[in-house]
Amino acid sequence: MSDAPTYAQLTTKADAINESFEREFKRFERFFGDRLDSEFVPRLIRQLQVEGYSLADVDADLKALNELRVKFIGKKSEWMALKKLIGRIGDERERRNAGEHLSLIEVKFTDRFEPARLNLEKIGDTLRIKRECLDVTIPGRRPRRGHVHPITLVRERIEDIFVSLGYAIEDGREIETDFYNFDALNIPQNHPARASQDTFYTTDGFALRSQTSTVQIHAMQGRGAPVRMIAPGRVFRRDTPDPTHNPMFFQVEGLCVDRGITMAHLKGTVGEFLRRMFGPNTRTRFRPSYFPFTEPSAEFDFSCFKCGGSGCRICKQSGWIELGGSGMVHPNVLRVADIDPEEFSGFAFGLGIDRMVALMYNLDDIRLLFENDLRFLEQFD
Ligand code: 2NL
Repeated sequence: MSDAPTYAQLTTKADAINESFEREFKRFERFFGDRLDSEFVPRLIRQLQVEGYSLADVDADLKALNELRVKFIGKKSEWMALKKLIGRIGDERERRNAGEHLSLIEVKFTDRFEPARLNLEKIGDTLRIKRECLDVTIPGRRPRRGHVHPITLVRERIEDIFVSLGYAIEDGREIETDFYNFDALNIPQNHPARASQDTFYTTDGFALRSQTSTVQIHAMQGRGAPVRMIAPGRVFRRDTPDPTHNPMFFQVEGLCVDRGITMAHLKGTVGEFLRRMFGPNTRTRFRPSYFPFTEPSAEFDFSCFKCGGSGCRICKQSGWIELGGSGMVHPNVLRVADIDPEEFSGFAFGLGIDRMVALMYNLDDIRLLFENDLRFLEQFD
């Protein structure tokens, strides 16, 4: 268009630019929308999400939209150059008509870019908020709680029963002197029971306790008589491991010293304990035995908790299960604690917790309890 463009030339060119704008703006048309409709953007977002339209797409579209704006109505656009030519139309009426024609088109340009940009930004904001939001209603991941070892489980049941019978629970050291582990229990040097109670020794005269009686000697020395207590804990024996033996195991010993304590109290207490442990119909049986620290001594059995005494696999068809040893505290043991055997008497008993656990849970190998294999331990949850 040289010096003096005509109305026709100018408007034809403007219409051509308008047409190409319509073509190129088409892909942004859906962002233009109806600005009076508050549901417009949310509805559009739902549609876009179905299409998989993402934040990256928002940014790309915003950029493309701006490029389109620069191309069509930027300072260096063809459109701006065309507008400058209006003034060169000679005929005044044609000049005015051309001006009107172009400005109608330009209003449409500017009217569309801005709303489309605002809507796109709104969409971007919404997607960003969606991406960054936390759903506080999602159920939490439950932390896996630990659970007690089966030996602890049974020990705590035993403790509960004796606490309810008025017994104290006492704890003590696992490394003891020779004196507390043997001499105080009426097992002098060279006594044959030193062999059956054989344990592990340190080079300077200490021994890993082979029974928790040591705790009870300390308690009697400290508090004197009367005393009612149980001493649960870890003990050691020089044994070769097999399905029913382990060089370390758990024991609970009980002790009751007072004026006038007899074997009847022993039988009543052990019987009550076993009834609470295995049910009210449990019967108890005492067989004469020997322990250096009790006189007389007896081992005790209880009627099988599985078959009730008729005989089964667990009680090996006998109807009875052997559980522990007991007896009347030997006068020599009372004297160690400065308790006068003429005034006081007492009963004591001991049983293996591991053996009890193995029985109750039908374990065929006691060593399972100490392998710390979670596949085993988790069954006691
Ligand atoms: C068993 C046998 C027993 C005792 C432990 C004891 C404790 C003191 C005095 C006298 Cl301080 N006796 N304890 C008595 C008889 C048997 O244990 O088979 N344990 C697993």
